[in-house]
Amino acid sequence: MIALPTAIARSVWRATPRAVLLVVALAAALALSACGAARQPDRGAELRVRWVLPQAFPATVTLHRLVAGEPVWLMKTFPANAPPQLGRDIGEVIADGNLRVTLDEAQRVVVVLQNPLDQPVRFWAAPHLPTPHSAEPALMIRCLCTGETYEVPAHGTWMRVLELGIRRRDAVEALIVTHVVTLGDAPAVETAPTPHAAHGG
Ligand SMILES: [Cu+2]
Repeated sequence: MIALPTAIARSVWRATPRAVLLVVALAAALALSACGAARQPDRGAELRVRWVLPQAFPATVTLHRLVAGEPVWLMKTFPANAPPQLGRDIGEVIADGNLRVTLDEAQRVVVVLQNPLDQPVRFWAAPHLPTPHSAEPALMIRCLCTGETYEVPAHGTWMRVLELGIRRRDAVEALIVTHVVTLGDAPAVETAPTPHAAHGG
């Protein structure tokens, strides 16, 4: 008489934990996938740093990692008898010039010019060209095309810390930044008066 309801109760009792577990597992899976959608791993983007050098430009141009937290625009020259030391003055070379960047995080790197000549090499860089040009608003950059003339000592080395990044707003997967390097002195350019107050960042 009592056997049947008891059997049903037992089977429900047995089934319930499984059902509950299933529901909990489903809920957890749903929650995880929702989290995943909200916090997708940042795939970042790629900045490709390119140089266009004049024909027979005597110096070599390479891009290097930073050794420590050197400040942006730090500039140094090294005479022939005291070249920069890898790991102390400059980091490893970035052979392809391509930087993986986290969106909205500017990355500092070092540009290095080595001069094999017996006399100094003077050069300047024309304003950089971002391509695709439509992605220009995404480019974060503090570089070397400032209208200054630079000099690499005879048989010496010149370095400068640059900062590059890609803004999440207007982000693109890959952005190429090209600098045209020119031999000699930068042309005189008109300068505007220094503003009284800086606007924005
Ligand atoms: Cu530039």
